[in-house]
Parts: sequence; structure tokens; C-alpha cells
Amino acid sequence: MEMQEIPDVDPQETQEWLDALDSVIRHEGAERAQYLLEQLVEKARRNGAYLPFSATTAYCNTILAGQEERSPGDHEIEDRIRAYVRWNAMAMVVRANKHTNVGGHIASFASAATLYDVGYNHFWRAPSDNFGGDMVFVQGHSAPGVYARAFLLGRLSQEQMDNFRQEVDGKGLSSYPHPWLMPDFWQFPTVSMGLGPLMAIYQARFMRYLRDREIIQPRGRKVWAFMGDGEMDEPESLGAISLAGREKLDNLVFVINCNLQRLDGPVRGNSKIIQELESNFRGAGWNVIKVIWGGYWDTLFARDTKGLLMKRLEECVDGEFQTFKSKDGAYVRKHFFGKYPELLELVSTMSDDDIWRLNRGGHDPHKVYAAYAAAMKHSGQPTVILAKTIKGYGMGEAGESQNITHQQKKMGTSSIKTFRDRFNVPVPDEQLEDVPYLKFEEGSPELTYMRERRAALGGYLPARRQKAAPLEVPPLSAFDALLKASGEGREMSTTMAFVRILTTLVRDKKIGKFVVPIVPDESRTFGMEGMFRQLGIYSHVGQLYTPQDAEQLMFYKEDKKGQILEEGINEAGAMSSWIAAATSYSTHGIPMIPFYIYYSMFGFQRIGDLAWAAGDMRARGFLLGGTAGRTTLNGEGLQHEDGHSHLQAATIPNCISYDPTYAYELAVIVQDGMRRMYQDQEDVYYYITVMNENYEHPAMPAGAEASILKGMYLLREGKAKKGAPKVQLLGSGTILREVIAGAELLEKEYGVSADIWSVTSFNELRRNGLDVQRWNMLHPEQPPRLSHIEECLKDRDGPVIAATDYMKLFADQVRAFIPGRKFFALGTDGFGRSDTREKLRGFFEVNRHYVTVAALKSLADEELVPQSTVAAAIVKYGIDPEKPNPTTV
Ligand SMILES: Cc1ncc(C[n+]2csc(CCOP(=O)(O)OP(=O)(O)O)c2C)c(N)n1
Ligand SMILES: [Mg+2]
Repeated sequence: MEMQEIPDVDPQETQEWLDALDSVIRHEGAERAQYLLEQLVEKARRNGAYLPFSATTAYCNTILAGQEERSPGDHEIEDRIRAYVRWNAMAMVVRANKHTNVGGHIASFASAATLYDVGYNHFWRAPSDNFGGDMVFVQGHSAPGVYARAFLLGRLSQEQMDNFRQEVDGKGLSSYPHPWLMPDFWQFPTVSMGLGPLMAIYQARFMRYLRDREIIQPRGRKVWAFMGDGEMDEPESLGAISLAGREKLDNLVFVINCNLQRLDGPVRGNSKIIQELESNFRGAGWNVIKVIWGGYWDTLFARDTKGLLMKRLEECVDGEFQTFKSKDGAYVRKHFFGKYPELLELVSTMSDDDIWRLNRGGHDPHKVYAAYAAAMKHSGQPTVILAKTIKGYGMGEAGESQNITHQQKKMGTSSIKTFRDRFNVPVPDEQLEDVPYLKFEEGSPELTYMRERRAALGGYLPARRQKAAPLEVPPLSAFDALLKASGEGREMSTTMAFVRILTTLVRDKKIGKFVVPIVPDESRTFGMEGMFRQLGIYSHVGQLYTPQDAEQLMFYKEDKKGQILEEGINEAGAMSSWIAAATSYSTHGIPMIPFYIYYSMFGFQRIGDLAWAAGDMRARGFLLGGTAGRTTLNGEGLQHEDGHSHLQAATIPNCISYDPTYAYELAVIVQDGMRRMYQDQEDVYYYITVMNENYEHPAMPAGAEASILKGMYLLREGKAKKGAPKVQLLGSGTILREVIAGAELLEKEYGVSADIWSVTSFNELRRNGLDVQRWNMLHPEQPPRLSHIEECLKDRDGPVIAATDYMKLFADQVRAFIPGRKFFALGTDGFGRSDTREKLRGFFEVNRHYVTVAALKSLADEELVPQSTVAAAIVKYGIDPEKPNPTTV
């Protein structure tokens, strides 16, 4: 039964209990009252009462008026600073949209200004020589407010401000936080809703991991993450809060700006977003601090002895709260207080203006300060601050609390005038049209104050470290065993080769401890369970139980100093851990070397937006798409068999991707990746597919390293007699082996000489090809350059046939760089399905027979063999020409 449904059968008894409680609160404090209540509830439960946990508290501030820690700041100066920041944030958007249509947001920062200001003035510490600094995730579309403050501090010029959202000609400012575009300023890209909260949780956890492994010192650093209330509807926003609660990440603070609106309208018009979020977070083990009402309400609450005001606040839904703030004091008097005569009486001495001044918690710097101070001190839990604000605060008729406000990027002169008057900033009437930026003069108390506050907190924010001390990367010879032939009958998969590489790396004296293996509950799939014992699985509390397999050599070992991040079935979380590790060079000044290995189908396809953000963040690390290939992962069927992750990898400009076949290729690629990312500190990351098919691995051809890295090298020269027709066969991943078998058929059965090329990266070949093509276009009078693929094929005759375990488009992307001859791409378009590798390769038409037929057909089209030879081969290999196209079945 819900509380409201239980009738009060004895009001006098009720009152006695309430009075008793009142007296405890008054004489012994709230904490004692809480203790007594918990004892009572516990006792009742033990005696059989059904009292489920209620995760929500009353619709009032968590910190009572008398218990707020007071800000030591100069409030008048801070008010003026905030007014200038507000004005400049509005001005930069309005000015940018006077002559362009580049857009921008005013209303969101207008609601959040106080939340940021208090943080910058009093809480967020910049990195310095002996302190790593706090990490602040700024809400993406509140960026103008952050620029506005940086401008006041002289960190940004007026020219930059005027180039808000106009980046192409340089000296512009990004629409949203983008480390790629402003690499010394922004740390975390946040504007894709939901990614900020998720990544922040894993940054906090990774900070804890580094501390537990004694790689960084415990210094009380915090991760602060700002987000909108609408943003909380993204599954990513709430998806990892239980992890933060479970792991007691008290280095994490969420600030949710509850302005009750999102883009189109109310977030929870029919209920209350703050109450809903409170129960979600409390249920997940967080410390919840609600900052709902500003100081002007305190006296009213004090006089609300019967709890009627509280009742009225409880019964109002967010849709009404929004409407109130789009009207005026008279409306609020009539429609809010007017519901009960006692409440009208409560405000009878207040003017309409007084009523209008009753502020919301998120706009009251004292309440915000108190909440932040409490969050800083709280230990044993992450904290979420739920701050109630007004969207478009100060915009008046141009948008305050209006449904259209999110996209309001222009303001008429009269609205600008209202804004000026509301925040009392010195802009003369005749200049209003211009919306000039405001600055504090050199030597003014405000500028001095701003600088002093930041100096006391270690320096300016946001700020991003671009380089760390380089690592000493092991030479290729460290992987010597993999560069040699595996030996007659000694088969292995590239996944096994990868595990060997990883094992070598974690044992390396110089860099071993910086390696971070990450898996989402798939270690056994990849044969990595041996590492459990050797490296340990990270757990902040160690291992509190005897593992079931304790007797075994490779038991499941959890350890406070564990090196492996075993993320459970959580690709988004694992990717966020990878991002935290891959950006550690910047956020901690310590380059970490993450290897995240996962089912390739659940990579880019599943967490593509995080992979995009990782590119923006200049992440450095390795992603390993395991059990890759549409036909190589046999048996698992349609959902698991990946034939497109490489195409998705190609969409990320700084993601370097490879589809190697042999152990030595993998070793060369990983070693060079380490050199590029950790020695030379290039801002790239790697995606490498590894497979689970076992086969023998040859020795590395002498001098192949450079071409392996460029994406293609000659594996074997055609052997057929002089004058024989020639073909060039290209293959990658496991399908290279079908290509090799096809070459043998062509030579033995058709007298065709086939050169075999191992293509380690069609993606890199294309990038290089496009780059060269572009250069040639722009340098018409200079000798044309050749791309790597052109260089490889220029002296080699015959049509080109390329085959991979991915969609045809993957190999087809190099077609433009094979001019003047036949090019045929084989690939695995269509939905995967379960069967053996052999059957699947026949079905998808990528096996040796199809390689042979495609080669013969290309030769026939050039009249080098008769078409009848192709027809005969089709019959010979038992291929049904009327077989449906695999994409259609
Ligand atoms: C994944 C994603 N979907 C949609 C958007 C577009 N978008 C930007 S802001 C916004 C509304 C945000 O509302 P809220 O989180 O409440 O923030 P507020 O502006 O109210 O502070 C939307 C839909 C986006 N940036 N990312
Ligand atoms: Mg909102």
C-alpha cells in the first residue's frame, strides 16, 4: 500500500510521534533523528512489517538551510563576474548569427551559469607539477559559457569569440568541446548525449585503478561531470551508475542541471525529473544532493509549520513549474500559492516581484557552493547533485522557460535590453544592437579576483595536456619467435599470436606495467584466461572469496593490484575504460597502453559513437576485433559474423586499421603502432582484426616490414612458364589463404601465373591512394607521384583480383588506384549464417574456386583465355551459376 492510501486512524497519536521527532531534531540534530528512524524501521521489518525502501526524499534541498557550508568568496564580485560571463556567452552566439547561420545555444548555459561559476571560483583544480588536476566534463552545448569565462581571463581573443563556430579559416572556436580541434583546451568531447556521463564514470574508475596499482599517487583528485536532465534519458547516461555505486567511486561528482526542459519541451512534464533521478541514483548507491530551492524560499519554509507549502510543491509537476517561470509573479501567486488560502496568506506581504524572486537552487550560488563543498567531503560513495534551474534564465520573453528556448540563437534588441537590465551589466542603450563583449579592465577587482581564484586552484581550466614523456618501446626483435616460421604442423591463430605479443609486452621491464588488457567477458574465447592468474583481474577490494577454481594453475584471480580490466558483458563500459587508458597520457601525464579485445561484431557496430569520440579525444591504444571475419567465425551465425567492422573503422580519420594474416605481420603492426603512439606520440589509434582459425605461419620475408605497414607486400611471385597469362591476386586476413590456394589452382590447372600480395590494410592503401591522387590534382605541372599500391603493381601485368572476408566494398575501395586494367573484388556481402568455414566460403563466394573463376573471367574479358575456360571451371568446381546472390538469401 502506498503511503497516501493508509488512513490516519489516530491523528493525536500521529501528532505525538511527530512532536517527539521534532524535539529530537531540535535538541540532538538530524543525524540522531535519522538513526532513530532507521532503528524503528529495522525493528518493524524484523517484526514482519512490509516496509520497502523508499528511494525518494521530500521535494526540498538535501542540505538544510542551517547546515550549509558558507562560501568564503566575495559574493558581490562573483555576481558581477557571473553577469559578465552570462552576457558574453549570449553575445558570442547572437553576434555569430548576425552575419552567418552557424547556430549556437544561449538557453542551456543561461540555466547553468552558477553551476559552472562556483566550480571555477572555488573547486576545480588545474593540473600542476605535483597535482594531476580535476577532470571536468562540460555539458557540450554549454560551451559558450566556458569560452566567455576564458575570454574574460584573456585566454581567448575577441577575434576567436567572433569566430565561434567558424573554424575553417583558423582562430575559430569549436561549437562543442572537441580536443581534436582545440587540443590544448578541451579534454572531453561530450556533446553526443550520454557519452559524457558514461565516460566520466570510467575515468573515475580508471583513476582508482591507477592509484591501486600505485602508478599515480592518491591526491584527492575528482572527476566532475555536467549533464542535462534531458540527457539522462540516454541509456548510456544511467547505464553505468550502478558500477560507480558498487565501486564506491567517491572521486566522482555528477552535476545534473535540471532545467526541466530538453530540446522539444519538458523532460518530465507529468512528474518530477529530480525525484525520479534521486531514486535511480540512491538505488544505485550514490550520495544524492538535491539543490531545488534557493535562499529566498528559506523563510517561507521556516513559516510553513503545517507542511502545506511542502505539500503544494510535492503535488506540482514539472510541466507546471516550467509554466510558472514563463509567466510572472502575479501568475505564480494565483496559480501556485492560490490553490490554498493558507498559502496565499503566507505570501500576502510579498509583492509580485518578491514572489518572482523566489529562486531555484541551481541559481543560488550559496546553495550550489554548499552542495559542492559537501560533495568534496563525501567519502565512500559517488555524489550526484540534482540542481533545479530555469532554462533560458534571464532571456525573458526571448525564451525563458519557453519550449522554443533550446534553439533560440538570436535575440531582438528589446530582449537584449531586458537581459542587460536583469544582470545589470554596463552596456549603453545605443550599443545594444551590437551586443559588444564586456571585459574587466586590467587591475580591476574582478579580473584580479578571477586570476587569484584560479591561481589558488592551480591555474586555468579547461586545459589539456598534449604530450607526456615518451615510452621506450621494445624493438621488433622482442617478438622474434613470431617473425620465424611456426614450423611444420604447428598451427595457430592470429589471436594466439596476439596473446603471445601481449604476454611479451606485459613482461617487458620498461613498459610492462603500463599495458592494460581489457576484455568484456570473453577472455576464454580468446585464450587469455592464462593471464588471470599471471596479471590478476583488477578489483578495488581484492578477492573476498575463494574462487571455485582456486586449485587450478590458471584460477580466477581478482586482485587490488590486478592489471586486467575484465568488464563483464559491457562493451560500452569496456570501451570507456579503453578510452580512459588511451587518454591517460593527457589526463594523468602517464601513457598507458590499452589492448581492448572483443568480438569484432560488438565493436564499432555496437559502440561506434564512443569510437568516434575516442578519435576526437586523440586516444592512443589498440582495439582488437577478435573472432573476426564473416566466414572465419563459423558456427556462430548471423549476429556474430562480422563482415564490415573494417569499413566502420575507416570512417574514423585517425583510426589505423589492419586485417593481417600472419603472426609476423601482426608483430610488425603492433610494434610500429607502439612506436608511433608511445614513442613519437602521434594521435592515432589502431584497430586490428584477429581470427580464430588455426594455420601454419611462414617466416617474414626479408625486408617486408615497411610494406606490411603501408598495407601491401608481395608474398609470392607467380611461377608459371614464360609467356603465360598473368594475374595479380590480393588477399587479406584468413581469405589470403584461399587466395594462395587459388593461385595454385590457376598455375597448375590453367597455366596462369599468379603473383600473390598480402594486403594488410585496404583502408591504409586507400588513404594513401587518395592522398597521392589529391596531391597530383593540385600539382598538375609536377611529375605525378605514385601511391603504394600503384608502386607495387606498376611493373606487374594482368588483371587484379582481390578477396577478403569482409564486404566487397572493403577491397573495392582501391579500385581507383588500379587504372587501366580489370579489377574484381570478392567479398562477403549479406547476412552471415551458421555453418562450417568451408561451406560459408563457398556460400559467400570467397573460396579458392571463386578466386580462380574470377581470375579466369578477368583474363577472358581481356581475351587472354577463352570464355569457355571460365565456363568449364564453373562446372569443374561444381558452382551453380543460378545460385542466388548471397545478399538476397
Ligand atoms: C545523442 C544525441 N542526440 C541528440 C542530440 C541533440 N541535442 C543536443 S542538446 C539536446 C537537448 C538537451 O537537453 P538537456 O539534456 O536537458 O540539456 P539542456 O540544454 O536542457 O541543459 C539535444 C536533443 C545530441 N547532441 N546527442
Ligand atoms: Mg534540460
